[in-house]
Amino acid sequence: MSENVFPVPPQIAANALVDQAKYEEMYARSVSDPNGFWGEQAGRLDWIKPFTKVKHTSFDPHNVSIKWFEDGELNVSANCVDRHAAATPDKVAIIWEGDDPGDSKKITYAELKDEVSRFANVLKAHGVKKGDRVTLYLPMIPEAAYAMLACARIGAVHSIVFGGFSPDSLGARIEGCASAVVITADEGLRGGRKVPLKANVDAAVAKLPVVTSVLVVRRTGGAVAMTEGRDHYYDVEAAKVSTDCPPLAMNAEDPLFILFTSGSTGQPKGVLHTTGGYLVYASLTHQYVFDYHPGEIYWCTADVGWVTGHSYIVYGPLANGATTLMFEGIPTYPTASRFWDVVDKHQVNIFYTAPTAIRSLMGAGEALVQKTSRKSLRILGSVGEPINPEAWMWYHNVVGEGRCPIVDTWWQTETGGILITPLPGATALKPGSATRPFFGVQPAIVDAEGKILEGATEGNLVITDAWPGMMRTVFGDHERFVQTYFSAYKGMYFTGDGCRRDADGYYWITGRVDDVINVSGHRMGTAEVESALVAHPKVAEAAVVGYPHDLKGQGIYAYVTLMTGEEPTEVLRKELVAWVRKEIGPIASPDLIQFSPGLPKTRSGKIMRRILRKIAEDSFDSLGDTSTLADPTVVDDLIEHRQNRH
Ligand code: 6R9
Repeated sequence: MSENVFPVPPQIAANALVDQAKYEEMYARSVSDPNGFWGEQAGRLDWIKPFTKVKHTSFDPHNVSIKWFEDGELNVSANCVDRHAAATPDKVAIIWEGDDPGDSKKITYAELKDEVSRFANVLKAHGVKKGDRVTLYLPMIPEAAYAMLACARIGAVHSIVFGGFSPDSLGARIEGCASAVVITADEGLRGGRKVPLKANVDAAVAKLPVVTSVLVVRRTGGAVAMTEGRDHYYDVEAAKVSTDCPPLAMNAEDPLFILFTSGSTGQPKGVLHTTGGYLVYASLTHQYVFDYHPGEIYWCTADVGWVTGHSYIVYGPLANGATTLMFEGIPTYPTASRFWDVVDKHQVNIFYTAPTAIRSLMGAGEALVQKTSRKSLRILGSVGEPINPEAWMWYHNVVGEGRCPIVDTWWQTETGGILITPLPGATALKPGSATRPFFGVQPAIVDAEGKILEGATEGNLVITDAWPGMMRTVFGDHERFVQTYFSAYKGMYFTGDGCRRDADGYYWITGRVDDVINVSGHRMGTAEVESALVAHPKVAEAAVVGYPHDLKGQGIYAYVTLMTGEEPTEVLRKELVAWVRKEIGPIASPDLIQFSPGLPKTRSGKIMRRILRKIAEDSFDSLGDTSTLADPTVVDDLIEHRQNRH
């Protein structure tokens, strides 16, 4: 790991919101007086009914309960839209850049208010009421933001499913939160290729009587099947309603959205976020982490199907009255200069992306960056997985020409917003380190027994007290929430990440310590891939682990035991890859499949994944304790097969 230190550049320090002294002072207050600190920060929002209580939280595993601003009332869409539409109606809220470089448009705050209100009225006309869940399965088009904010406006709870998920995955998520209404598009468009979104919805909802309305936004105009009585084109419905829809007063703890995310079991969890604390946190972090100044153009390249898109394309920036860029395409279409072309075209000042994108563009060569100007860029950001120092240096030197601080932001779907991060004007950077905690965040490193370790150390990352943006529960399963996050280490939120802290108090995330892998910044449960594999008629057993992958960060390594009599052929290997893509979606495609006559198991029959991980990493000499193996020869076989692949 690199120990190079990059001080705050003078031109950034000169007009940053926070310098080092102010960070220390604000941080100290945020943890010593959370009620005072967050009570003041909540003033950044418009409250319909002011709160009288601020923090009311408990991490006690017998009574986990998280409430912030619990007697206050507000509306998220009023805060993200109406107040800016009133103050700065002509200011651009969203710059939309289509997949085709010739396709872009700008939506002002006044226009956003009309679009969101109209969308909300369409939802109402389809029976959506406060507390109802609505599933969104949309491409990166402005209607995705309109639909999110429309739900928030009328108190409905959105659940967005990434457009790369298969019909089965989509169906499970619709069912998991019982959405009667699904919003989709005819087709998506990515890298010049069409994505059959409506056809996927049809396949997903065929067996789901819970779904009574499917609203279809016309994106490509491609012909799609429309089921009479259930399916409606959005534009036809929109023409029937007005643009007048008053925002509903919501309690601060009313649900805002559910987002399904992968964990250590085969079933994704519905992470539930609520209204007041989430928006205060998304807004504050967006402003301070990116040192956002009014008038700046901000671009986060995530998809709204992931939490980064929720907090840092839509809610955080719009709560701050910012101009947020929404990109429909991919980094390599029509060429690998696309990101930088878009930066120049829209004069982007703040650019936030994932290490996997940086690594792939790095591979395409510097010339494709250097032919663009990028003079508008001021701050760069990274999220989703650890950024390796080589990619950090390239991002810093080639993309940012050495002048832009990189904020390496560590957080999770569960945390709602960024928890560990540099602040551009306050924090000297070390490539590969997410550096220091944000205001109100109290990280600690524990050993396997839960003992808090002090000073420079390494172990498991926990957070010892609540922050306003954190998840409140697993939708419909509070016990699972308690079990997953608060039972490993009593009284602490367990992140699932390993972490090192250096002598300067900087945090270095080392990756997941549970059965979650991070493939190109996408979170995946190994159990989900395993259950897809064993659903194949020729597969008897499967074990999936991550392994180091140059571009993706981690690749998916599957050990597969076939049914007796089945032959391990190349054809079958391809068939299994295609099968997983169909079952879960392309993001879950196994990179390597090793046919294994046996898997290493304990005498009680538990698969020893630790050993499988080591074999996948080619670390044959450090398998650790193998004395509990029921049949040690299985491991020798696996190693021999692994070595033969090279
Ligand atoms: C926001 C998001 C969460 C997991 C998290 C960790 C990894 C995210 C990171 C990072 C190192 C960073 N992760 N940001 N690891 N450095 N800056 O990505 O949410 O999809 O829920 O993933 O991603 O392992 O636990 P999510």
